[in-house]
Amino acid sequence: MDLSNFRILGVPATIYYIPNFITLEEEDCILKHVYSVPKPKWTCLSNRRLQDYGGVPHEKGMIPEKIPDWLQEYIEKIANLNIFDGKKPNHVLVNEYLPGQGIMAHTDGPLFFPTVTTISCGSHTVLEFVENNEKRDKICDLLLERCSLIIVKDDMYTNYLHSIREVDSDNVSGCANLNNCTTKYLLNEQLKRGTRVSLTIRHVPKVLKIKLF
Ligand SMILES: O=C(O)CCC(=O)C(=O)O
Repeated sequence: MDLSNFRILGVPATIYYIPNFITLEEEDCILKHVYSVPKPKWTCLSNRRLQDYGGVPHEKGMIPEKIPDWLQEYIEKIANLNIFDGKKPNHVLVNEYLPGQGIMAHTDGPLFFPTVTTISCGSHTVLEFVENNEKRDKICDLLLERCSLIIVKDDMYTNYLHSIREVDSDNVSGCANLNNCTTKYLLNEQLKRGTRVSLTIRHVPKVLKIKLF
């Protein structure tokens, strides 16, 4: 796959957006696995739920845990894009957002290799990038359609904050990647959010030698 075809132009370096990275059948399969785990696998936060696969990243090093085969398939698919400087992703964070839920502005920080990839399942969302300053000046909004993959690297990874607003629907008109999307949206079209499950797939460089099963 020639990634340069998927680069989002007009935003700081570097974002790639690949619509239909997975099929609807693959999306269905991911959702079935995500929702078939025992309850304690979920970590419940005030504004979303999450699951960790591969271990819990820590500044002293991650204690590695085996990633289930159903997830390994998507790790391979992303590793084949050669965006991790020859390293293979070893951590997956699953986030579930109900309509109206989101995530506060943050950077992914030094625990991860400075590349982050996210597959969206079940619903679209809008990811917002802002300056890392007091004013939080807006850089861009990106529409993440279901089944898409977004790759964030370089300056966009290190120097800008990203967030998802806590709203039920999104006006997609201002999104910087509309030309790269699968659908042609109407001016000021408002998209109602459903439940979205995202898989954030990254490489954690600092891994301890101990193994948990
Ligand atoms: O769900 C997403 O698309 C973003 C997740 C995220 O930013 C994170 O988990 O750090």
